[in-house]
Amino acid sequence: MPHMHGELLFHQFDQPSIMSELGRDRLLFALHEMLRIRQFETRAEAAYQQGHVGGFFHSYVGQEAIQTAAISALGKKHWYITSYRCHALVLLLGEKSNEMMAELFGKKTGNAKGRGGSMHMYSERMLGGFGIVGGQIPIATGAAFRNKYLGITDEIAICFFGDGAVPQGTFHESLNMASIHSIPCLYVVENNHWSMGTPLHKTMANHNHFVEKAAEAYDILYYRLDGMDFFSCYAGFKEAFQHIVKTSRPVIIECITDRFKGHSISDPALYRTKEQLKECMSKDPIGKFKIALLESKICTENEIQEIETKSREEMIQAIKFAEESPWPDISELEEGVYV
Ligand SMILES: Cc1ncc(C[n+]2csc(CCOP(=O)(O)OP(=O)(O)O)c2C)c(N)n1
Ligand SMILES: [Mg+2]
Repeated sequence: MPHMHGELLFHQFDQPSIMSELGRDRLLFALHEMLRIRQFETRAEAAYQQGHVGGFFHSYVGQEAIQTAAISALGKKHWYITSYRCHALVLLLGEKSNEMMAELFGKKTGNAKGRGGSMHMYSERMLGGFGIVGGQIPIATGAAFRNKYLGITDEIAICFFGDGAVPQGTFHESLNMASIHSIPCLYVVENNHWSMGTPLHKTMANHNHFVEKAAEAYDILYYRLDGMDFFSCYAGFKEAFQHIVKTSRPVIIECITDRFKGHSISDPALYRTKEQLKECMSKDPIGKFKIALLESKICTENEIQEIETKSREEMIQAIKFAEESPWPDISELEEGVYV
């Protein structure tokens, strides 16, 4: 049952029935996707340290289960939007890792022709990585309104943002409007407890209950999910989606998660002790997912190893592609510039 008010419990779900619903192929596909994200981030970060990548770089490592489960549960045919921490979503929506890596390298073959870099990659259904905290929330609300206006009832908009975006005015204005006009938008707070180096209790009043209370204030259904658990996320996303399609009402999901890296590549995260980091890494969503697959005899260690190798080789190839790609030509400088 979803819970709107009262005790903060994770959404209830039945792992064995989700496993049989998804079946071996889709479960292994989800594992592959999570490993691809982790490999992409790890290889790209190494390339950054070697001086091949410049500008901002925010890793999604630690949070992989959330967006992987969202796309497993909802499919790709919706409007998606997220913050600057956007590599995973672009990869999950089907963009080529070669082109994404080339984008980080600033090359002509990049996802945004080398003009956007880490924070601004796109896919046909993804309205962007967004550099302004909370800036994507009204845009998702507008995309969902567009679907409703056109009478499209089986597509919604899904908006991911961090805990740091919750105190922003954009969150509150969007929620109020989405509720009043019954806009089919799914708002997903990826609560990793930190806004850069600032802990939650310094950015959010009543921080343990803030999102839930906001949902209550705006009369929107709320779910709290374990963002380190693929199955919790899958169950919650699926139920939220069904509710939105049935009612055209918005839903808020709060995923409790942890990022394993600093806020960005230039952040050594000294505000977190080694013990705290170890504790949060012990909840690794990929490790947990692998154990679930092995314990349920969905696959063998060897099969997992093969998927790991395939993911690693793909990203090594992506680095090679990016390195060998040409730089954009100076004559293209004004292309795509409208103002
Ligand atoms: C409007 C605005 N204010 C401040 C910043 C600087 N800034 C960039 S990321 C960030 C923290 C956001 O944290 P959160 O929303 O929790 O996302 P996370 O990085 O944890 O995924 C801040 C304050 C910004 N980009 N935009
Ligand atoms: Mg955060």
